[in-house]
Amino acid sequence: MYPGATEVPDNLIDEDCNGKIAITFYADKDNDGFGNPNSPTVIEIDNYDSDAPDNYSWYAGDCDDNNDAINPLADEIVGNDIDDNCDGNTDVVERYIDADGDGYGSQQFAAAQGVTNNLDCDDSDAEIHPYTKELLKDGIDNNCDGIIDKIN
Ligand SMILES: [Ca+2]
Ligand SMILES: [Ca+2]
Ligand SMILES: [Ca+2]
Ligand SMILES: [Ca+2]
Repeated sequence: MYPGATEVPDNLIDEDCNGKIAITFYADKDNDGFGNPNSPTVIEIDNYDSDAPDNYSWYAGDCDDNNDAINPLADEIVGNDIDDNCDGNTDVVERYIDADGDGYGSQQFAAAQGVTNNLDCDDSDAEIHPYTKELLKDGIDNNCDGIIDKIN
């Protein structure tokens, strides 16, 4: 670490000693909170608790960043020929139990009610689901990306 050193993104280390850390963000043009996975952009922020810069998201996962009704938390709508919830299936509605009420479903099918995604890796803890910040020292995969205590 020294002034002028190359900043390595996403390691929370301020290599170039300018008081900021470099994080990979994703453009969020439609402001639905989910960024375009094809637009990673490294931006320096004050610290890990900072909000994403305007028009960027901490999280990728938006399959249409020009429409705020289309993202991983959207309900799949039948018959519009659009993959509303970005799960790769168009106009297929399967409902899953969301026991912890965080909007992300478990792998368990629900008969009638339930959410239209099955992305939750811990459906007993509303703080644990995709598209949330990984907490770095708790030994838990908070954001369901299969990686414990690391950003990206
Ligand atoms: Ca978006
Ligand atoms: Ca649809
Ligand atoms: Ca859930
Ligand atoms: Ca963690």
